[in-house]
Amino acid sequence: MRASLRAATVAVAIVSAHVGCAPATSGSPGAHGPKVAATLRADGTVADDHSLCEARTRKDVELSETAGTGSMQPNVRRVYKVFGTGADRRKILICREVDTNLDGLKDNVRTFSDEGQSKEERADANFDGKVDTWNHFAKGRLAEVRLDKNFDGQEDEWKVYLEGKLSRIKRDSDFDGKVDIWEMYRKGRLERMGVDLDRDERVDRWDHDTEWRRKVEENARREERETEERERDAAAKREREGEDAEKPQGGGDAGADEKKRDDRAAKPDAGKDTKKDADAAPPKDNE
Ligand SMILES: [Ca+2]
Ligand SMILES: [Ca+2]
Ligand SMILES: [Ca+2]
Repeated sequence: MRASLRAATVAVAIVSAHVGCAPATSGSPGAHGPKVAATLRADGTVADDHSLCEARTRKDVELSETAGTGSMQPNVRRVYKVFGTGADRRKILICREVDTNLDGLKDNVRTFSDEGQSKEERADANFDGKVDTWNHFAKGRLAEVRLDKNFDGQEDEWKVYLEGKLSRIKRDSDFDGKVDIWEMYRKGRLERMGVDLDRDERVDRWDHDTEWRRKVEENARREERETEERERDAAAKREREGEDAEKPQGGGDAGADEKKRDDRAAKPDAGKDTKKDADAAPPKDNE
């Protein structure tokens, strides 16, 4: 019991350590791996910027090169697909690639559907010239992330998102090419984690995030207590106000109103009685 509790704590620690790795890695300064330098022409311009937009070589496209914030040279390339001619001519963005660390080499690319939704994003997070991050989108929302976290060219972390929220992660934590950790999430929050201890790619132990569950239950109990207290206070307040209304100051008026109501209630009956008497009177006279 105690051992599984400790394992759960370790699980949470592992997750928090990985959480810092955002899916979109644009701009993150990679601290690992050798950097690559752009090959320059005699005039100082970049000979090959390692373009990641494959669409740029197509015939039906138009390119735009712009300089982003803080960049003297153009570092953002947009590829547009061109439709129609003349007055009907229009274009839509199908690929955008960026040199985020301004070393002359493109290190982030995103492609878009004809409807303008994100399709795929690839990134070189450590700027070693090799893509290590792949983000896939479904209907424009993040659906899958694949990572090469030790930058050896092999994927070692796979994340699946449902309706934009993290649903599960598989990890090859010792980079031997085999998955050894499975994490299941609910509403984006780690619920349980399976660990492969003997390297047969099967879960040997499931750790539940008992600490988290305890906190959730504790919060629910506290909220319930607070609601009860609020209701009790409100009821007490209503009672006090009710008492105030019956005190002399208000009591006199209330008494007067009551009397008026009594009078009003009495009148119709009185009228009816009178009418009844009147109706009843003539036969008497005829007799
Ligand atoms: Ca770059
Ligand atoms: Ca890389
Ligand atoms: Ca790897």
